Amino acid sequence: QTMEQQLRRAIERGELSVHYQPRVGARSAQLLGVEALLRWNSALLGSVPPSEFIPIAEETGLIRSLGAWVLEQACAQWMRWQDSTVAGGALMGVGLSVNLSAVQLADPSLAADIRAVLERTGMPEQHLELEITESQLMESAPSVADQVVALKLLGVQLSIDDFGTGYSSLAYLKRFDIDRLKIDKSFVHDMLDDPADLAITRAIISLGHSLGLKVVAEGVENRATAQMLSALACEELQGFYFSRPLPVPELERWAHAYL
Ligand code: G
Ligand code: G
Ligand code: MN
Ligand code: NA
Repeated sequence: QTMEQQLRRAIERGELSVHYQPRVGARSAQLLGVEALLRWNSALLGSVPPSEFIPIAEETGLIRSLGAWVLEQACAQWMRWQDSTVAGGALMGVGLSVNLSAVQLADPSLAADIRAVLERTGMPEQHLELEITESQLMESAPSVADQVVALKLLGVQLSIDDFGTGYSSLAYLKRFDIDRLKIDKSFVHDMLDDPADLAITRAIISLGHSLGLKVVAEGVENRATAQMLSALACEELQGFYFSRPLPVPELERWAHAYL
């Protein structure tokens, strides 16, 4: 069986799951949101990293059903967190971030499909954030611009993921009504040792703020980096220093303890 065939059967076999990584306030140290990240534990292949199977899902178009599945799982899960007896209420009202692939963004029915999931699950749109990478946003296809407008009309939030690894025009950032920039972890990782990475991180924070955006640093792995980012006025932090992406029961325990 090819990996494509394996992947096709993975949902039916229950081999896929969604893990969640917390995002916290740099100053408040409050839990602000969680990012949904797909995991595949294959009976035949073992644990397959997303960097291997997402590209195959994209090439084969399977990412449409996978992406829809992740969104529905994550929204249904978020609804279960709106109960003060779950994790001591620590996950009530947090943001929920879901990654979108370029293939999904090219699908003209994307906004309608997302609206249907919001309606089916009861997920309030203002708590959902969709992550689009910088390179996806800059694809010149005029349809991308229309899609972004259609997504914003749903009332969801939009963030630019892996920011700094592609190239964007400031005019695009302004025009697209983006809510957040997520600084790519490659810059954050070495920012205390590499002056160029520190300069880039500082510049992205300043750019984000001058455009009225919130800035999230990804890949925060230690306390010194968290403190430096906080000193640079970066308002939101995500990374292994706080928590790895976790399965639901572990995330709930983490959130309860963090409260
Ligand atoms: O979780 P991890 O760092 O292993 O993820 C690797 C890559 O896979 C990241 O770039 C992440 O955005 C992507 N990824 C994980 N889950 C999803 C998903 O549900 N949809 C899409 N499109 N990409 C995902
Ligand atoms: O591209 P995207 O930002 O969606 O990918 C998120 C991925 O980054 C997740 O798969 C997660 O496992 C990984 N990640 C999250 N925090 C850290 C971190 O602190 N260090 C490293 N190396 N990877 C991280
Ligand atoms: Mn992401
Ligand atoms: Na990223």
